[in-house]
Amino acid sequence: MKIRSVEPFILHVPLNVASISDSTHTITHWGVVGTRITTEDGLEGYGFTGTHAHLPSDQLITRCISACYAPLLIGEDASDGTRLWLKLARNPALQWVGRAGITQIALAAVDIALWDLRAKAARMPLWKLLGGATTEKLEAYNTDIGWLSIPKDTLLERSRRAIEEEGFRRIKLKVGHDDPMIDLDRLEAVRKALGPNVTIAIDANGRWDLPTCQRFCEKAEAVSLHWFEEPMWYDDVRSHAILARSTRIPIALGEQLYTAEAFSTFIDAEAVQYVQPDVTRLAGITEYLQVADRAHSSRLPVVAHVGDMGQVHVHLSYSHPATTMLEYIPWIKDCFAEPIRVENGYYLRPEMPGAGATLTAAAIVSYAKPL
Ligand code: 0YR
Ligand code: MG
Repeated sequence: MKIRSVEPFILHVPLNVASISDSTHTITHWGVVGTRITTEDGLEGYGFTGTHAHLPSDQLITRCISACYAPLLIGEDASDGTRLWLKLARNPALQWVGRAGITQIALAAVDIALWDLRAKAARMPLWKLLGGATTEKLEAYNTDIGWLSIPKDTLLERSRRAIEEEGFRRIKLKVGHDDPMIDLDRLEAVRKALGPNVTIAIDANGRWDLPTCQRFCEKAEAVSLHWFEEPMWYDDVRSHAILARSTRIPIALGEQLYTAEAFSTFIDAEAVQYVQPDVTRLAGITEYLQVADRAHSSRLPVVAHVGDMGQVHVHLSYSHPATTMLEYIPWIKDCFAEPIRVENGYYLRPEMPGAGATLTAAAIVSYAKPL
């Protein structure tokens, strides 16, 4: 499996609506930014990270792949998994300029492509290569109904439809208005409409400060929430530890953390109850597994954040024993040779060999942007 070429790509895929907002971002497209890696024996591996489709920064990611990682990969044996990851992830010159950010998410794409190659060479879906499925059915929770930009009446209608017609039992709603009482009112309305048996999680995308969160949680506890995700600034361990001690609502976070060490810091501080690694922000599958194992050894549930919109995470979630469910946002699935599928609120187990990241030629033609 000698590596012959490393070819980056940038796709900007339109969402299923004109735009959505959470408390901190408004987006119209999802960026699928990554690389195809080919071997001398004719295999093609695909890996990508997820972005908000901001072309100038997407081009920094692809430039990092082609200028910094490709020269370290050409001629190497793609089956040498751990050694290659160490060569890339512990490269002193690259660590000097970034142990987080662009270098890390570029490495995520590369590492996923290498695993995709290994799974294809083994003729197995990735979940099988990783040791097999640890669960019969992986439950999905639906984030796509609950954006902050959705007015209350539409929110109620979409939540009802997800539960009553589409078969979901679990949903997530965005919060994070300047006035948290607006969020509380939306939550109470949805809880009232759906009854007590539906799982409702909330996500503030890092927007509020500690006093706002404490005041909000005191009232929100009555709504029965599965978790409160990213209540405060992503790196603020101390405030999350204080909030975790002061509310009965479990804290979830991780989608903005770049390293296994960052997760360990939150876990050690008892600042997180639901661990949410993202394979497209950590240094790929290799580091994702480190985080999931760390969480598991502390008996904490893992529910990945889907920066890949589930394509790769469905494999990781089926195979890792710490997983309890997986987020569902169906924005980019039709770009892939094997799109994720959810039926009756459960992810179907992928069958094709690989890591679920293989793009279709049609998607590349339709959505490619200049490198
Ligand atoms: C839009 N899921 C998230 C999207 C979503 C973000 O900014 O990236 O809301 O990925 O927080 O849990
Ligand atoms: Mg989130």
